[in-house]
Amino acid sequence: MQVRVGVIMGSTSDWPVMEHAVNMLEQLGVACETRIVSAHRTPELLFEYAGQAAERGLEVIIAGAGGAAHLPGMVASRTPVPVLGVPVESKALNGLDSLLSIVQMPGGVAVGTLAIGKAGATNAGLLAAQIIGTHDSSVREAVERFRAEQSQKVMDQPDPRAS
Ligand code: RP5
Repeated sequence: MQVRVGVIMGSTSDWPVMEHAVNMLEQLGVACETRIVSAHRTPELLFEYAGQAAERGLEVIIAGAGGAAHLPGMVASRTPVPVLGVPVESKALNGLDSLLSIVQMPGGVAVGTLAIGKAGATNAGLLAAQIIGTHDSSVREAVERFRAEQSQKVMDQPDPRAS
């Protein structure tokens, strides 16, 4: 199956957060790959991965990093493929540093920044599928089914004291 989304992260320590992006993509039937690509520990690998992304057929890259989180911006600077950035919680500043590092891109190179942590990773997977859904009706329908199921769960259990 053609890999359509690259889920990359700066460290294995980011995986407990970034696995939520993969879970969402798998739920929606979107093939993805996972890689550790560090902006400061493996800068050459970053250039290689980003430089080959478009020709390899990747349609979206999800990049998660924590602290001085330059991975999403650096990857975005080297590829026309849309990059979604996930700020990972840091020990020192709870991810506020990661969020500001990723979201405050100077005008001219775009990174779509999601929320800190699990919610951001989950929504990065969802948003990647929605982007692909603009030109793939089967993925768009999977997103619509997911939303309908989500709504139905609330309708089925509207009383918080009953759960
Ligand atoms: C960043 O530094 C990674 O994205 C990670 O969030 C953070 C800490 O990395 P480790 O020291 O846990 O490998 O590059």
